[in-house]
Amino acid sequence: MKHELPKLPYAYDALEPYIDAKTMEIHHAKHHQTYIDKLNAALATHPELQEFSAEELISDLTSIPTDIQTTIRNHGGGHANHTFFWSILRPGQENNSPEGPIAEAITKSFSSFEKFKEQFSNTALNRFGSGWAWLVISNGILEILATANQDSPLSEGKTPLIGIDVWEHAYYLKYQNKRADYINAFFAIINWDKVNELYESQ
Ligand code: MN3
Repeated sequence: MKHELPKLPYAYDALEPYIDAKTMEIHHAKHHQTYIDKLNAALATHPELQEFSAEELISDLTSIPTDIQTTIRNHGGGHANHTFFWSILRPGQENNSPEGPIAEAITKSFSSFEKFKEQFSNTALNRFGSGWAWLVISNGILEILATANQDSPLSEGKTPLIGIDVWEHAYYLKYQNKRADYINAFFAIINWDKVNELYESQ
């Protein structure tokens, strides 16, 4: 099985003005595609691993043969992280905020949605260099963390509920060095219905 670029559930311009169409197109059609191409190239030398999803591969990195372990970590991670990222976004809404079970869980864990937003934003802002900030769940506990490069919380046994790509390729065309503005814009386009679904399937 070859890994393939997933179709976006919305048009490239659907997240305007928060994320511009050009950034979305390059990010999806070029960056994400490149992770997939390099993942497929690595797996061509290990056909026994071709039946596994990217998520399965990075969930158990120590079982991956050492000659392709770093490639799977970087490019399997890149594929899984971007597939996840597209899935938790939607066209912008005014006063976009969580409802239902995830809202209750966030309030319980971080005292309020505003406090959560502040802590998550600071984590994303302070991720030095390239990487991601996440809201994850493990053993029923919510946690905010950051990873470097394309490392995934799945590799630590933690399940992502929200993730923001803070590589410059995710925002530089529109926001240049203003990562904080991009992070703030991200909050307008989080698909909380999807996040609720992920939370409730735990
Ligand atoms: Mn990216």
